[in-house]
This record gives sequence, structure tokens and C-alpha cells, in this order.
Amino acid sequence: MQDKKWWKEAVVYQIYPRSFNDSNNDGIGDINGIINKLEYIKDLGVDIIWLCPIYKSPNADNGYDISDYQKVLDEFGDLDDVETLIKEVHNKNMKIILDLVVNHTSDEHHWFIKSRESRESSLRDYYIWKDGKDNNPPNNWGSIFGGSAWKYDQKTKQYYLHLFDVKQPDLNWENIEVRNKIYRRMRWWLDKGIDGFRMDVINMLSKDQRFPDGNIQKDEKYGDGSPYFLNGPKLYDYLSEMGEEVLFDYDIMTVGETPGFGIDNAKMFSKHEDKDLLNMVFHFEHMAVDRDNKNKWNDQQFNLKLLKDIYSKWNKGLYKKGWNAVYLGNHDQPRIVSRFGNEINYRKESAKMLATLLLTMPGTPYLYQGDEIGMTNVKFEDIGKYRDVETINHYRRETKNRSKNEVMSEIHRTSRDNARTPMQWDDSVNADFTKSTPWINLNPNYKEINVKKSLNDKDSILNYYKKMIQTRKNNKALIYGDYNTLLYENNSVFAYKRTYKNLKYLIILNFFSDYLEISLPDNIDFNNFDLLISNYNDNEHNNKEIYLKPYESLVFKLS
Ligand code: TEU
Ligand code: CA
Repeated sequence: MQDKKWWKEAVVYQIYPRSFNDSNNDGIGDINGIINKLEYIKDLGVDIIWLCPIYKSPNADNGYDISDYQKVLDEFGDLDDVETLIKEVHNKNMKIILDLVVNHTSDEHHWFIKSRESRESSLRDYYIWKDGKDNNPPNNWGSIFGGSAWKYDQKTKQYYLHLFDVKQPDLNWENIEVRNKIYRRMRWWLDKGIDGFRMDVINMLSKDQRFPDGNIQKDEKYGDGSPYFLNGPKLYDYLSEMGEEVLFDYDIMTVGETPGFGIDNAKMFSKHEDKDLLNMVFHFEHMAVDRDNKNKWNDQQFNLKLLKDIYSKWNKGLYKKGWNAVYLGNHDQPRIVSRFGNEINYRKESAKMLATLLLTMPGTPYLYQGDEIGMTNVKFEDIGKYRDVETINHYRRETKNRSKNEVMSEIHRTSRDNARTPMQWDDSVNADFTKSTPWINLNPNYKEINVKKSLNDKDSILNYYKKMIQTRKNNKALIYGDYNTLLYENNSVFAYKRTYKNLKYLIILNFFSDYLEISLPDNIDFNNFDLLISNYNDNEHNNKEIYLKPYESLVFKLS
């Protein structure tokens, strides 16, 4: 049996504050806007709110470029507002975690301003400065947002490392002063009562100090530095130190964002000695079931078998040895119904099917704002309507030698702005997100897809989410049970069993729009069962034969 913990039984709701709710009508979502919607969030049945960054920032990357860890972005409100939010969330018996972005800061952070002043600056070593090689950067690494990962600084004639945007210089974690200052800031927030952290690209902190060139893929200009900055040699030491200095003193939850981590790391980093370190991590393997792992803009045919393999691997791998974080989308990914469902013909059915997956997997589920009403990708025709730095960079670079149409279609499918259009509250102007001009346009479908309409429709995606969340809470096997795939060979259906003591559950998900008939394997005892929840009201099954409609999902309790 797996140990019981509050953060295992919780459902997390992720908020992108800029796009959630604007309380003072300046076009930008804010902390008071969130406070005004807490009743709505509570009513969903979720337990924990994860807030994307709310700190002071020039917003080159919407808050993932922090210029002061102890101040709140003016547009979002002030520290008092955040303290009120924490209090109100706790009054409602929920918890709140913040984003911890400590791989890099903004270039406008006073540490970096001082660091860049001269080679002799007392904070020079807070960042990663290197000499170039024959008028070229120190090595060939490409930035995750495109271009070189190094920026030449005229003043001191050295380059600094930025794995993301040029305005996001990487901190030098080799420096103990940097680490101690970060730990102090973490304690400062924890002492304000927050319940944990989502740790941004936490497995990038330790860089291979030789800074070797990376392999250059065919047709690429820059090398892949990831073998030298992901899961680096001192990462475990840094995180254990963070545990000793900060985390172990609090009853909190931690979730690491860890591209390219792997199960062995997830296990190893879950504990330091006998204490919980990273409770769970976001891996990215299932984010590549429909696209190229190395280049997110290259799409590939969605591969259900690969999805099954990835879930089997992680669910079995971490059983009793760690814990999973389950997500299908977030603020960096396309909308889940547009990506894995069918927004055109079966939006409701497929969104509910995906909700069923999210809430019946082993691990803590993360629900991203707007997915509970089935919000979809957006297709702005004009690049000028996009706000995401990665998207804009991609457009600039790629339209130099490829057609605009081709690049725009990649952006429509994959841009991070798909998930960042404002929350759709009702069908009034700007979906009641703001009464002035929103910082990014709304998805024009808000008259059809919105919270108000969803609340009034008993068959809505929203009401299904509420019911599904309760179903998970009332059936502990869906949380703690073990996991086995069924019907593996079937290319259209994802089916699995969750077992806990003598309780058995069967989950069947039709991932496509075909009508199908399946028969359950002989070793399933299907004589006595309850259908707990489905996205259709008229389910058909007869003994072990089950007839599935497009995107049908079924959760059975067997006895
Ligand atoms: O993301 C890090 C990351 O590796 C990816 O999610 C990446 O941003 C995305 O795939 C690019 O398409 C985190 C944050 O979630 C993201 O919003 C930030 O931009 C990034 O770190 C830098 O802080
Ligand atoms: Ca506002």
C-alpha cells in the first residue's frame, strides 16, 4: 500500500493570473480578480490552487522573468492583496502554492544589473559569464526559445548564459550566496502561509561546468546543450540543501517541473534521507505523443499506444516508490480538447473523456483554468495579436525562409497563447473578463463557451468535472490503487484497471470518433458492477461486450 498524504488526495487547479479575472478593468487579470472567484473554484471541488508567477517582472515571459522575488507585480496588486488571498483560500479550506522560478531571473533584477556592471562586480559570479571563442559565443548551445543561449554584453565584453529569453539570465547555482539568498526568499513566502511550490525547470539548476558543445541536429544551427544542463552533476546536492535549509521545516507540497528527468530521477529526488523532497514532478514524455520531441512545432500523428506505454511506465515505475503528477495541459501547451479531443464535432464528449483520464490516473491531477469548460485553441490571423515571446520569435525566425501560412498554421496548433486567452466567464462583452481592452484578445467563441452557460447546463463539461472530482474523492482506489492497462493492442481505446485491496475499477476511454465494439478480457470478472460515471446517458453493454460511442468514457466499479 502507498503512504497516505494530503497532497496525494488533492486535486490542483492552475491559475494563469494575467488571464483569469480583471477586477479593476485595466485589461489584465489580478489578485483581487482571483479572490472574487474563489467561490467558483471551491465549488469545483478542487483542493489546491497553483498560481503562476505573481512577482515583480518586466514580463518578457509573462512573469517567468522575475525582477524582485519579494514584490508583487503592480498590475496584479500588492503584498496585502496576496496575503488576503492566502487567508481567503485557507478560510475556504483550500491550499495555495506559488511558482518558484530560480533557474533564472529577469535581466532587470538588481542582482543582474549589478553583475553586469563590471568583471569585478561583487555580484559578477551570481550569473554565468564567459569569454567568447574567436568572436563566437562560449559554446554552441541554442536557447529553448530559439537563437543562441549566450548574449554578448558590450560593456564587459563577455557573454552571459540564458537558456530561455535574453531577458532571463541563468543564475549561477555554484555560488553559495545565490543559493542562500534564494532559500531566504523561499522561507519568506512560506512564512506568509503558502502551502508549497511548483518549481520551474528545477532540473536545470546545475550546469556541467565544462560547458561543452552540444550535438547539432540536421538542419539546425545550434547545438543541443540539454545533456549538460538537465539533471546536472550537483542537482541532487542543491535540492537536498534546499530541503535542509527550507523545505523540511514546513508541511508543504512540492512539484518539480522537470523536462527530460526520467523515472529513476523522479524516485531518487522524491526523498532526501527519510524526508520528502520533490513530492512529484511534471515529466514531458506524453507531451511528445503528437509532435517531435526536439522541435515542438513539428507535429506528428497522435500515437495512442505511445501514450499507453508512457502511462504504464510511469505508473508502474513510481508505484510505492514515488508519486505522479498528472496533467494534459497547462499555460505552455495547447488546449487539451483541441489537442487530444475533437473540438469540432465532439467537444463536450471528448472534453469529458479527457477529464475522466485526468481524474482516474494514479497521481495528483492538475486541472488548468478553462479546461473545465472545454475552452479551445484560438486562431488569430495576425501575428500582431500574439503575445508569447516564444511564438513571436518563432514567427520572426521562420518566416525568413518559409511561407507565412505554413508558420501561422504551426502557431495555431502549438502556440502557448492557445492556453492564455482570457477565461470565459459569460457571454457579455469580453466574456466579463474585463470591461476594457484585454491584454490579449479573447477566443471569439466565448458566447458559446463560458462559465455561466456551463453552470446552467446540467450536461456541461463543468458539471461533469465536478462529478468526476467527487467520484475520485469517494473512491480511494482511484487515488491509491495500482494500475494495469487492458486491451493494449486496441488502437482506439485506452482501458485500464485500478485495484486497491479488494476494490476494482475499470476505466474505458474511446479516444476517437468511431463507433466500436470491444470485448473485455476473460480475466475480468464483469458479473457485478456499478457504472459510476459516463459522458453518455445511454451506455450499451451486454455481458463482456461493450459498445462505445464517439469519445465515450466509462468508469465501472466491479465487485
Ligand atoms: O517552462 C519550461 C519548459 O521547459 C517548457 O515548458 C517550455 O517553456 C515550453 O515547452 C516552450 O514551448 C517553464 C514555464 O512553464 C514557462 O512558462 C516559462 O517560459 C519557462 O519555464 C521559463 O521560465
Ligand atoms: Ca487588473
